[in-house]
Amino acid sequence: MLTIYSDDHHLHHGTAELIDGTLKPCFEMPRRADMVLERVRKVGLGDIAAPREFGLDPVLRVHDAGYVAFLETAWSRWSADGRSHDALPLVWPVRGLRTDRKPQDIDGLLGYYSFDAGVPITAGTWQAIRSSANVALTALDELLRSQRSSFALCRPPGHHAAADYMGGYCYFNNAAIAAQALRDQGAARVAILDVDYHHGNGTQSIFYQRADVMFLSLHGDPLVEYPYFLGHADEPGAGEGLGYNHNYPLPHGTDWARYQQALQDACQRIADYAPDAIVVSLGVDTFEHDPISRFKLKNDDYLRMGELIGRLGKPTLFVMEGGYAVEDIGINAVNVLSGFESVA
Ligand code: OKP
Ligand code: ZN
Repeated sequence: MLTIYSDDHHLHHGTAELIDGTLKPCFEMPRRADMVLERVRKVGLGDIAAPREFGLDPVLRVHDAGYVAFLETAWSRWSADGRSHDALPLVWPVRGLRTDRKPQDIDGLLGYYSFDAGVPITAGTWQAIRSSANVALTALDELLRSQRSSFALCRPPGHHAAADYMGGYCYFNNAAIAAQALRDQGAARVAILDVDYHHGNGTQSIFYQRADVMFLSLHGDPLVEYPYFLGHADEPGAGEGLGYNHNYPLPHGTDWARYQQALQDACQRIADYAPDAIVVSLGVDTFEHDPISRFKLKNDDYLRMGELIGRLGKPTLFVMEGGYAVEDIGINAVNVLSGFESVA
């Protein structure tokens, strides 16, 4: 399987995140992608290639132009005040507060365009998120050029980012950008399967009213897990999209026996939908030793996960999302890819 990777992700390195009431070093760190790349090399998964530049057009097919302009200028506006540390949002427009007037000041804009504080913006963030989207688009291009599958080693991740807001370490929604590009290049139906531990709220929201992109997500129950405010079972899609959104909220402690039941159900729904291609939001924070998650999957379970996805027999684009047990992230992510290839 071909891997697309860019070193540009190193340009995005947040310092700290607020977790459990204290500032801790960011869990979403450059070493995550380095470890996955190292594992790809070690097992000889296949060639590794650099991304090509696709420009902003495919990004703007998914994201709001004002949001993209905000991301492009956020660091210069923040640092113009003399601040050299990470930009972070601190105030949000919840119930009853107004969003019909956009703030003019960068501190207000950071809250206007985010839903949490897990999104540090640094001097290199813009270039890193552009490259991460280019990684997904290049991997998609290679998939269409006759590959059965390809691996977009994206960092930063993307599935929490909606059309016009960032959050949960995510800025551009790489999987959504790739799915939209698939549609724009002729695929009639695309399924996005999100196996990250956290609900892919951004991806769901982008395609919620559409029947041409089905979204399925297995994740920690939002009653007791981040992102808390989306991802319940009773979110079936709306309008034309009714029946094309499927959430599988699972309890803390979920192990492979329980997980695979939900995954098989999701795979059956994908088979019935008969998509032209599948985009997998590949987070491996379902791992038993993940520092911020509560599922119990083991290293070898990821091989089985890849086999189940591979048996669908569809062109499949894997897009890297979360996974914070850094010593095991490469093993687990590449196990999914190896399991997929074992049945391909
Ligand atoms: C990004 B991705 C845990 C706090 C969670 C944000 C998590 C973002 C996960 N107690 N903070 O889905 O892996
Ligand atoms: Zn996650």
